[in-house]
Amino acid sequence: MNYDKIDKKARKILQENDRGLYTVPTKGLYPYQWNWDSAFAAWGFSSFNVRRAWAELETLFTGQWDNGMVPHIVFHKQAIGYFPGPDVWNLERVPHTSGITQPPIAATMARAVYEADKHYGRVHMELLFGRLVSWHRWFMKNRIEDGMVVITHPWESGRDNAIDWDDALANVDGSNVGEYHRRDTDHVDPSMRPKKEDYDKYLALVQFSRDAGYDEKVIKSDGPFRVGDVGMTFLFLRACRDLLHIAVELDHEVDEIEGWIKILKKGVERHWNEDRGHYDSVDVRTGQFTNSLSCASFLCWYAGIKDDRMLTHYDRIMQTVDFGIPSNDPDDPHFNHLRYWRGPVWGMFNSLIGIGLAETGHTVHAERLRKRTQKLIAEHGFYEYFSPLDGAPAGGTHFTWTAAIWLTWAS
Ligand code: 2M8
Repeated sequence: MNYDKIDKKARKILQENDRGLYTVPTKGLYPYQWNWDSAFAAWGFSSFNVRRAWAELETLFTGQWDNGMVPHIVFHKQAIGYFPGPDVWNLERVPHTSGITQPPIAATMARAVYEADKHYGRVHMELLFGRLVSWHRWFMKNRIEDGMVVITHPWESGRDNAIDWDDALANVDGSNVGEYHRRDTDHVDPSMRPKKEDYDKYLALVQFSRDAGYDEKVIKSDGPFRVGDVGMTFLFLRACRDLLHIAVELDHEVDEIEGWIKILKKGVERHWNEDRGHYDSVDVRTGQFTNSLSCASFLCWYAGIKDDRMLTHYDRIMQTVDFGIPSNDPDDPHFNHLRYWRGPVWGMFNSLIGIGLAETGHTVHAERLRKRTQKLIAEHGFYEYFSPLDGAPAGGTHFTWTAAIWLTWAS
Protein backbone atom coordinates (compact mmCIF):
# COMPACT_ATOMS: atom_id res chain seq x y z
CA MET A 1 0.00 0.00 0.00
CA ASN A 2 1.38 3.42 -0.95
CA TYR A 3 1.02 5.51 2.20
CA ASP A 4 2.42 8.66 0.57
CA LYS A 5 -0.70 8.78 -1.56
CA ILE A 6 -2.95 8.33 1.47
CA ASP A 7 -1.03 11.00 3.44
CA LYS A 8 -1.63 13.36 0.56
CA LYS A 9 -5.33 12.49 0.51
CA ALA A 10 -5.57 13.15 4.26
CA ARG A 11 -4.02 16.60 3.89
CA LYS A 12 -6.34 17.28 0.98
CA ILE A 13 -9.38 16.44 3.13
CA LEU A 14 -8.28 18.90 5.80
CA GLN A 15 -7.78 21.54 3.13
CA GLU A 16 -11.16 20.82 1.52
CA ASN A 17 -12.93 21.12 4.87
CA ASP A 18 -10.96 24.26 5.74
CA ARG A 19 -13.15 27.38 5.78
CA GLY A 20 -10.18 29.73 6.22
CA LEU A 21 -9.82 29.97 9.97
CA TYR A 22 -11.84 26.95 11.02
CA THR A 23 -12.61 23.50 9.67
CA VAL A 24 -15.97 21.78 9.25
CA PRO A 25 -16.19 18.08 10.24
CA THR A 26 -17.34 17.31 6.71
CA LYS A 27 -19.08 19.18 3.92
CA GLY A 28 -22.90 18.96 3.87
CA LEU A 29 -23.62 16.86 6.95
CA TYR A 30 -21.86 19.18 9.43
CA PRO A 31 -21.41 22.69 7.96
CA TYR A 32 -20.25 24.53 11.12
CA GLN A 33 -17.33 24.49 13.55
CA TRP A 34 -17.67 21.69 16.11
CA ASN A 35 -15.72 21.87 19.33
CA TRP A 36 -13.81 18.62 19.65
CA ASP A 37 -13.67 18.05 15.89
CA SER A 38 -11.73 21.30 15.69
CA ALA A 39 -9.31 20.21 18.36
CA PHE A 40 -8.61 17.08 16.28
CA ALA A 41 -8.30 19.25 13.18
CA ALA A 42 -5.69 21.41 14.93
CA TRP A 43 -3.74 18.28 15.83
CA GLY A 44 -3.91 17.15 12.18
CA PHE A 45 -2.81 20.55 10.85
CA SER A 46 0.10 20.57 13.29
CA SER A 47 1.70 17.78 11.22
CA PHE A 48 2.19 20.09 8.23
CA ASN A 49 1.04 23.64 9.07
CA VAL A 50 1.45 24.74 12.69
CA ARG A 51 0.28 28.23 11.94
CA ARG A 52 -3.06 26.97 10.64
CA ALA A 53 -3.35 24.66 13.66
CA TRP A 54 -3.24 27.61 16.06
CA ALA A 55 -5.79 29.50 13.99
CA GLU A 56 -8.19 26.56 14.36
CA LEU A 57 -8.05 26.64 18.16
CA GLU A 58 -8.15 30.43 18.35
CA THR A 59 -11.24 30.57 16.14
CA LEU A 60 -12.96 27.97 18.31
CA PHE A 61 -12.42 30.20 21.35
CA THR A 62 -14.11 33.17 19.65
CA GLY A 63 -17.26 31.24 20.60
CA GLN A 64 -16.34 31.10 24.30
CA TRP A 65 -19.00 32.49 26.61
CA ASP A 66 -18.29 35.10 29.31
CA ASN A 67 -18.73 32.39 31.96
CA GLY A 68 -15.95 30.33 30.37
CA MET A 69 -18.06 27.69 28.63
CA VAL A 70 -16.92 26.73 25.13
CA PRO A 71 -19.97 25.68 23.11
CA HIS A 72 -20.26 22.49 21.11
CA ILE A 73 -20.95 24.35 17.85
CA VAL A 74 -19.89 27.80 16.67
CA PHE A 75 -22.11 29.03 13.84
CA HIS A 76 -19.74 31.45 12.13
CA LYS A 77 -21.98 31.83 9.15
CA GLN A 78 -25.46 30.71 8.23
CA ALA A 79 -25.50 27.37 6.42
CA ILE A 80 -28.26 25.18 5.15
CA GLY A 81 -28.26 21.44 5.59
CA TYR A 82 -27.97 21.10 9.36
CA PHE A 83 -30.60 21.03 12.08
CA PRO A 84 -30.76 22.44 14.73
CA GLY A 85 -29.15 25.70 13.64
CA PRO A 86 -28.63 29.00 15.52
CA ASP A 87 -32.34 29.94 15.45
CA VAL A 88 -33.24 26.95 17.63
CA TRP A 89 -30.63 27.74 20.27
CA ASN A 90 -31.73 31.38 20.13
CA LEU A 91 -28.67 33.04 21.66
CA GLU A 92 -27.96 36.70 21.11
CA ARG A 93 -24.19 36.62 21.11
CA VAL A 94 -21.92 36.84 18.04
CA PRO A 95 -20.64 34.54 16.70
CA HIS A 96 -23.80 32.51 17.25
CA THR A 97 -23.28 29.32 19.19
CA SER A 98 -25.12 26.35 20.63
CA GLY A 99 -25.84 26.38 24.37
CA ILE A 100 -24.11 23.18 25.49
CA THR A 101 -20.49 22.06 25.53
CA GLN A 102 -18.49 19.05 24.26
CA PRO A 103 -15.49 16.94 25.39
CA PRO A 104 -12.81 19.40 26.55
CA ILE A 105 -9.83 18.06 24.64
CA ALA A 106 -8.61 21.49 23.47
CA ALA A 107 -5.92 21.73 26.18
CA THR A 108 -4.59 18.32 25.17
CA MET A 109 -4.48 19.20 21.50
CA ALA A 110 -3.08 22.68 22.21
CA ARG A 111 -0.21 21.00 24.03
CA ALA A 112 0.40 18.76 20.98
CA VAL A 113 0.33 21.75 18.63
CA TYR A 114 2.67 23.67 20.94
CA GLU A 115 5.10 20.77 21.09
CA ALA A 116 5.16 20.51 17.30
CA ASP A 117 6.93 23.91 17.21
CA LYS A 118 7.59 25.53 20.58
CA HIS A 119 9.37 28.49 19.12
CA TYR A 120 6.45 29.51 16.91
CA GLY A 121 3.80 28.36 19.39
CA ARG A 122 4.99 30.07 22.59
CA VAL A 123 3.02 33.28 22.16
CA HIS A 124 -0.08 31.43 20.94
CA MET A 125 0.09 29.09 23.91
CA GLU A 126 0.42 32.07 26.26
CA LEU A 127 -2.67 33.71 24.73
CA LEU A 128 -4.79 30.56 24.80
CA PHE A 129 -3.76 29.44 28.28
CA GLY A 130 -6.09 31.79 30.18
CA ARG A 131 -9.03 30.84 27.99
CA LEU A 132 -8.40 27.15 28.58
CA VAL A 133 -8.18 27.73 32.33
CA SER A 134 -11.48 29.58 32.33
CA TRP A 135 -13.22 26.77 30.40
CA HIS A 136 -11.86 24.19 32.84
CA ARG A 137 -12.93 26.39 35.76
CA TRP A 138 -16.46 26.48 34.30
CA PHE A 139 -16.52 22.67 34.35
CA MET A 140 -15.26 22.55 37.93
CA LYS A 141 -17.82 25.11 39.08
CA ASN A 142 -20.87 23.77 37.26
CA ARG A 143 -20.42 20.21 36.13
CA ILE A 144 -18.60 18.16 38.75
CA GLU A 145 -20.50 15.81 41.05
CA ASP A 146 -18.64 13.26 43.16
CA GLY A 147 -15.63 14.12 41.01
CA MET A 148 -17.41 13.04 37.80
CA VAL A 149 -18.11 15.31 34.82
CA VAL A 150 -21.88 15.62 34.39
CA ILE A 151 -23.45 16.05 30.96
CA THR A 152 -26.87 17.66 30.55
CA HIS A 153 -27.43 16.57 26.95
CA PRO A 154 -26.24 13.44 25.08
CA TRP A 155 -24.67 15.75 22.46
CA GLU A 156 -22.25 17.00 25.12
CA SER A 157 -20.67 13.55 25.38
CA GLY A 158 -19.87 13.51 21.65
CA ARG A 159 -21.36 9.98 21.67
CA ASP A 160 -24.89 11.09 20.88
CA ASN A 161 -26.98 7.91 20.81
CA ALA A 162 -24.71 5.71 22.95
CA ILE A 163 -26.46 2.91 24.80
CA ASP A 164 -25.19 4.57 28.01
CA TRP A 165 -27.91 7.22 27.80
CA ASP A 166 -30.93 4.99 27.10
CA ASP A 167 -32.19 4.65 30.69
CA ALA A 168 -31.54 8.26 31.64
CA LEU A 169 -33.39 9.46 28.52
CA ALA A 170 -36.49 7.57 29.67
CA ASN A 171 -36.99 10.54 31.99
CA VAL A 172 -37.13 13.00 29.07
CA ASP A 173 -40.49 13.72 27.47
CA GLY A 174 -40.05 14.23 23.74
CA SER A 175 -43.72 14.28 22.85
CA ASN A 176 -44.22 18.07 22.82
CA VAL A 177 -41.36 19.37 20.72
CA GLY A 178 -43.51 20.23 17.71
CA GLU A 179 -42.77 19.73 14.02
CA TYR A 180 -39.22 19.91 12.72
CA HIS A 181 -37.23 18.77 9.73
CA ARG A 182 -34.09 16.79 10.40
CA ARG A 183 -31.32 17.30 7.86
CA ASP A 184 -28.82 14.61 8.87
CA THR A 185 -30.93 11.88 7.27
CA ASP A 186 -30.88 13.83 3.96
CA HIS A 187 -27.14 13.13 3.87
CA VAL A 188 -26.76 9.74 5.55
CA ASP A 189 -28.75 6.48 5.58
CA PRO A 190 -31.23 6.84 8.50
CA SER A 191 -30.32 3.36 9.76
CA MET A 192 -26.86 4.76 10.59
CA ARG A 193 -28.21 7.72 12.58
CA PRO A 194 -30.19 8.23 15.83
CA LYS A 195 -33.89 7.36 15.68
CA LYS A 196 -36.71 9.93 15.59
CA GLU A 197 -37.62 9.20 19.22
CA ASP A 198 -34.01 10.08 20.17
CA TYR A 199 -34.14 13.33 18.22
CA ASP A 200 -37.42 14.31 19.89
CA LYS A 201 -35.69 13.96 23.24
CA TYR A 202 -32.56 15.82 22.10
CA LEU A 203 -34.80 18.70 21.08
CA ALA A 204 -36.81 18.59 24.30
CA LEU A 205 -33.53 19.00 26.20
CA VAL A 206 -32.48 21.94 24.02
CA GLN A 207 -35.85 23.58 24.64
CA PHE A 208 -35.56 22.96 28.37
CA SER A 209 -32.14 24.63 28.62
CA ARG A 210 -33.18 27.49 26.35
CA ASP A 211 -36.31 28.16 28.43
CA ALA A 212 -34.13 28.05 31.56
CA GLY A 213 -32.01 30.84 30.03
CA TYR A 214 -29.07 28.40 29.97
CA ASP A 215 -28.82 28.92 33.73
CA GLU A 216 -26.61 26.11 35.07
CA LYS A 217 -28.22 26.31 38.53
CA VAL A 218 -31.70 25.67 37.10
CA ILE A 219 -30.38 22.93 34.82
CA LYS A 220 -28.77 21.26 37.82
CA SER A 221 -31.86 21.43 40.03
CA ASP A 222 -34.57 20.70 37.41
CA GLY A 223 -32.82 19.22 34.37
CA PRO A 224 -34.38 15.92 33.30
CA PHE A 225 -31.09 14.46 32.03
CA ARG A 226 -27.89 14.58 34.08
CA VAL A 227 -25.34 11.82 33.74
CA GLY A 228 -21.76 11.49 35.00
CA ASP A 229 -20.13 10.57 31.68
CA VAL A 230 -17.15 8.27 32.09
CA GLY A 231 -15.73 9.49 28.76
CA MET A 232 -15.94 13.14 29.78
CA THR A 233 -14.34 12.46 33.16
CA PHE A 234 -11.40 10.63 31.59
CA LEU A 235 -10.93 13.22 28.84
CA PHE A 236 -11.21 16.13 31.25
CA LEU A 237 -8.74 14.54 33.66
CA ARG A 238 -6.34 14.08 30.75
CA ALA A 239 -6.87 17.67 29.66
CA CYS A 240 -6.21 18.95 33.19
CA ARG A 241 -2.95 17.02 33.28
CA ASP A 242 -1.96 18.58 29.95
CA LEU A 243 -2.98 22.01 31.18
CA LEU A 244 -0.82 21.47 34.25
CA HIS A 245 2.09 20.58 32.02
CA ILE A 246 1.58 23.76 30.02
CA ALA A 247 1.30 25.83 33.21
CA VAL A 248 4.65 24.52 34.44
CA GLU A 249 6.25 25.19 31.07
CA LEU A 250 4.92 28.76 30.98
CA ASP A 251 5.69 29.38 34.63
CA HIS A 252 2.08 29.89 35.78
CA GLU A 253 0.41 29.00 39.09
CA VAL A 254 -0.30 25.27 39.38
CA ASP A 255 -2.15 24.85 42.70
CA GLU A 256 -5.65 25.28 41.30
CA ILE A 257 -5.08 22.78 38.46
CA GLU A 258 -3.49 20.28 40.83
CA GLY A 259 -6.61 20.56 43.00
CA TRP A 260 -8.83 19.76 40.01
CA ILE A 261 -6.78 16.65 39.21
CA LYS A 262 -7.18 15.40 42.77
CA ILE A 263 -10.97 15.80 42.61
CA LEU A 264 -11.23 14.09 39.22
CA LYS A 265 -9.15 11.12 40.38
CA LYS A 266 -11.80 10.56 43.08
CA GLY A 267 -14.41 10.73 40.33
CA VAL A 268 -12.63 7.96 38.45
CA GLU A 269 -13.14 5.69 41.49
CA ARG A 270 -16.86 6.55 41.53
CA HIS A 271 -17.10 5.46 37.88
CA TRP A 272 -15.95 1.92 38.72
CA ASN A 273 -18.91 -0.44 38.44
CA GLU A 274 -17.91 -3.26 40.78
CA ASP A 275 -20.80 -5.57 39.82
CA ARG A 276 -19.89 -5.53 36.16
CA GLY A 277 -16.16 -5.02 36.61
CA HIS A 278 -15.63 -2.02 34.35
CA TYR A 279 -15.68 1.78 34.29
CA ASP A 280 -19.19 3.03 33.65
CA SER A 281 -21.28 6.19 33.47
CA VAL A 282 -23.57 7.14 36.37
CA ASP A 283 -27.04 8.69 36.24
CA VAL A 284 -26.54 11.31 38.95
CA ARG A 285 -30.28 11.87 39.31
CA THR A 286 -30.77 8.28 40.52
CA GLY A 287 -27.24 7.29 41.56
CA GLN A 288 -27.49 4.21 39.28
CA PHE A 289 -24.79 2.99 36.92
CA THR A 290 -25.79 2.96 33.26
CA ASN A 291 -24.47 -0.63 33.00
CA SER A 292 -22.98 -0.03 29.59
CA LEU A 293 -19.49 -0.93 28.43
CA SER A 294 -18.61 1.53 25.70
CA CYS A 295 -15.40 2.71 24.02
CA ALA A 296 -15.32 5.55 26.59
CA SER A 297 -14.56 3.09 29.40
CA PHE A 298 -11.25 2.34 27.66
CA LEU A 299 -10.11 5.94 27.96
CA CYS A 300 -8.86 5.12 31.48
CA TRP A 301 -5.30 4.75 30.19
CA TYR A 302 -5.48 8.04 28.29
CA ALA A 303 -6.46 9.67 31.58
CA GLY A 304 -3.26 8.30 33.11
CA ILE A 305 -4.94 5.55 35.15
CA LYS A 306 -2.79 2.43 35.24
CA ASP A 307 -5.53 -0.16 35.41
CA ASP A 308 -5.08 -3.66 34.03
CA ARG A 309 -8.62 -4.65 35.02
CA MET A 310 -9.94 -3.16 31.76
CA LEU A 311 -7.59 -5.31 29.67
CA THR A 312 -9.72 -8.44 30.08
CA HIS A 313 -12.71 -6.68 28.47
CA TYR A 314 -10.45 -5.13 25.87
CA ASP A 315 -9.02 -8.51 24.80
CA ARG A 316 -12.43 -10.19 24.76
CA ILE A 317 -13.95 -7.47 22.57
CA MET A 318 -10.98 -7.36 20.20
CA GLN A 319 -11.35 -11.11 19.68
CA THR A 320 -15.05 -10.73 18.85
CA VAL A 321 -14.70 -8.11 16.10
CA ASP A 322 -12.50 -7.67 13.07
CA PHE A 323 -11.84 -4.00 13.69
CA GLY A 324 -11.92 -2.63 17.24
CA ILE A 325 -12.57 -0.89 19.37
CA PRO A 326 -16.35 -0.74 18.79
CA SER A 327 -18.26 2.12 20.39
CA ASN A 328 -20.19 -0.46 22.39
CA ASP A 329 -19.58 -3.96 23.66
CA PRO A 330 -20.77 -6.35 20.89
CA ASP A 331 -22.13 -8.69 23.58
CA ASP A 332 -24.68 -6.05 24.64
CA PRO A 333 -28.18 -6.91 23.29
CA HIS A 334 -28.56 -3.30 22.06
CA PHE A 335 -25.34 -3.35 20.05
CA ASN A 336 -25.82 -2.29 16.42
CA HIS A 337 -22.77 -2.42 14.16
CA LEU A 338 -23.82 0.49 11.94
CA ARG A 339 -25.95 2.78 14.10
CA TYR A 340 -23.57 5.58 14.95
CA TRP A 341 -22.40 5.44 18.60
CA ARG A 342 -24.11 2.10 19.37
CA GLY A 343 -21.48 -0.14 17.84
CA PRO A 344 -19.42 1.33 14.97
CA VAL A 345 -15.69 1.87 15.36
CA TRP A 346 -14.39 5.46 15.26
CA GLY A 347 -10.79 6.12 14.20
CA MET A 348 -10.44 9.21 16.37
CA PHE A 349 -11.53 7.31 19.46
CA ASN A 350 -8.99 4.61 18.66
CA SER A 351 -6.23 7.20 18.52
CA LEU A 352 -6.98 8.31 22.10
CA ILE A 353 -7.29 4.75 23.40
CA GLY A 354 -4.12 3.74 21.57
CA ILE A 355 -2.08 6.65 22.93
CA GLY A 356 -3.31 5.83 26.42
CA LEU A 357 -2.34 2.16 26.03
CA ALA A 358 1.14 3.11 24.83
CA GLU A 359 1.69 5.65 27.59
CA THR A 360 0.75 3.15 30.31
CA GLY A 361 3.13 0.49 29.01
CA HIS A 362 0.68 -1.68 27.03
CA THR A 363 2.76 -1.25 23.93
CA VAL A 364 1.77 -4.45 22.12
CA HIS A 365 -1.92 -3.65 22.50
CA ALA A 366 -1.27 -0.08 21.40
CA GLU A 367 0.64 -1.02 18.29
CA ARG A 368 -1.93 -3.62 17.27
CA LEU A 369 -4.73 -1.07 17.56
CA ARG A 370 -2.80 1.47 15.53
CA LYS A 371 -2.07 -1.07 12.77
CA ARG A 372 -5.70 -2.24 12.60
CA THR A 373 -6.92 1.36 12.38
CA GLN A 374 -4.35 2.04 9.68
CA LYS A 375 -5.66 -0.92 7.65
CA LEU A 376 -9.26 0.13 8.22
CA ILE A 377 -8.71 3.64 6.85
CA ALA A 378 -6.27 2.62 4.10
CA GLU A 379 -8.69 0.04 2.73
CA HIS A 380 -12.02 1.77 3.28
CA GLY A 381 -11.36 5.52 3.21
CA PHE A 382 -11.70 8.56 5.45
CA TYR A 383 -15.19 7.83 6.74
CA GLU A 384 -16.87 9.09 9.88
CA TYR A 385 -17.14 5.55 11.32
CA PHE A 386 -17.02 1.90 10.25
CA SER A 387 -18.63 -1.42 11.04
CA PRO A 388 -16.40 -3.24 13.53
CA LEU A 389 -17.56 -6.54 12.04
CA ASP A 390 -16.13 -6.14 8.54
CA GLY A 391 -14.86 -2.55 8.28
CA ALA A 392 -17.75 -1.42 6.05
CA PRO A 393 -17.62 2.41 5.88
CA ALA A 394 -20.55 4.37 7.35
CA GLY A 395 -21.82 7.88 8.06
CA GLY A 396 -20.20 10.90 6.44
CA THR A 397 -17.26 10.75 4.07
CA HIS A 398 -14.12 12.94 3.69
CA PHE A 399 -14.08 13.30 7.43
CA THR A 400 -11.80 15.81 9.13
CA TRP A 401 -10.96 13.92 12.30
CA THR A 402 -10.34 10.64 10.47
CA ALA A 403 -7.86 12.48 8.24
CA ALA A 404 -6.31 14.22 11.26
CA ILE A 405 -5.62 11.03 13.17
CA TRP A 406 -4.23 9.40 10.05
CA LEU A 407 -1.59 12.12 9.84
CA THR A 408 -0.75 12.24 13.54
CA TRP A 409 -1.19 8.70 14.79
CA ALA A 410 -2.40 5.96 12.44
CA SER A 411 -0.03 6.18 9.48
C1 2M8 B 1 -21.98 14.14 16.02
O1 2M8 B 1 -22.86 14.99 16.74
C2 2M8 B 1 -23.71 15.97 16.12
C3 2M8 B 1 -24.35 16.79 17.23
O2 2M8 B 1 -23.36 17.49 17.91
C4 2M8 B 1 -24.80 15.37 15.24
O3 2M8 B 1 -24.93 14.16 15.13
O4 2M8 B 1 -25.53 16.14 14.65
C5 2M8 B 1 -21.09 13.40 17.04
O5 2M8 B 1 -20.40 12.35 16.43
C6 2M8 B 1 -20.11 14.38 17.69
O6 2M8 B 1 -19.20 13.70 18.50
C7 2M8 B 1 -19.35 15.19 16.63
O7 2M8 B 1 -18.61 16.18 17.26
C8 2M8 B 1 -20.29 15.82 15.58
C9 2M8 B 1 -19.54 16.42 14.41
O8 2M8 B 1 -18.64 15.48 13.86
O9 2M8 B 1 -21.20 14.84 15.07
